[in-house]
Amino acid sequence: MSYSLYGAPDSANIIVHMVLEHLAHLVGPDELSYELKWVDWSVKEHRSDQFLSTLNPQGLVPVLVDGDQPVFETAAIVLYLADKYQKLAPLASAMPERPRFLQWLFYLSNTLHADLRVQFYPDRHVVDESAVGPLLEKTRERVAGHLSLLEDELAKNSSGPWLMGEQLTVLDFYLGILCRWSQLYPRGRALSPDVLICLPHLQALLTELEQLPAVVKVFPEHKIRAPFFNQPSPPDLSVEKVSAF
Ligand SMILES: N[C@@H](CCC(=O)N[C@@H](CS)C(=O)NCC(=O)O)C(=O)O
Repeated sequence: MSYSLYGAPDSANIIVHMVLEHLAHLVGPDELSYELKWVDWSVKEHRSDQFLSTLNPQGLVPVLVDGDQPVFETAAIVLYLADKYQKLAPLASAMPERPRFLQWLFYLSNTLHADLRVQFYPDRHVVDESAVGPLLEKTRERVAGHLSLLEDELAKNSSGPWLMGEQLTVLDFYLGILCRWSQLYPRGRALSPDVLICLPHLQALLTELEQLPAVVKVFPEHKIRAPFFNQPSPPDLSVEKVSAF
């Protein structure tokens, strides 16, 4: 099966990119191949009529195209892929792993990622520019609270470093990127890396993630140098090429 993945450097598509790469490694190129379709941020290609009418009416990346079916929303895409290949997620019948897995997938998507979008684009959430500073301060506090809650959850796992314990799942790729971005964007006004340094289980997960072959392969394609998750640096690209700069 061959897919097209639409996205931009260091944007939410990088989560899907890592998942595709990891799955391709597991099932082999005959079962899964993909092509990256870079969307040109500098000309707002994601807001073009063509993109809005055929790929995602929200004007957001990522979009995965499977055959002639586009799928948007990061969580939906990674769940779709995990279920299709029966890898990187507990099976639908697995108890109690599956409800726990779904709970954290929705938490990452609806709570942590949603608040990070406020952190990245605060001007979209205020009427008056003077409200941006206080909004950012409160949002960073909320994000730090979500990370601390995830740290508590990870601390309960004795079987392994991942959010589901022993089993690496799509959750870990998603969480890793959200941790990365929380410290980077918006440039100069993101969460202090010190917040993550004080969360040892989250640090351990990020360190494990850093070494996965899929991660090591994908990040350079986004012009990102290691370390990718712990005290990360932005892509070596001009500001207008990256969505949340
Ligand atoms: N809820 C969406 C959020 C995706 C998202 O925030 N994409 C960003 C890039 S990281 C984007 O396309 N931003 C463009 C914009 O907001 O105008 C998802 O999970 O796919």
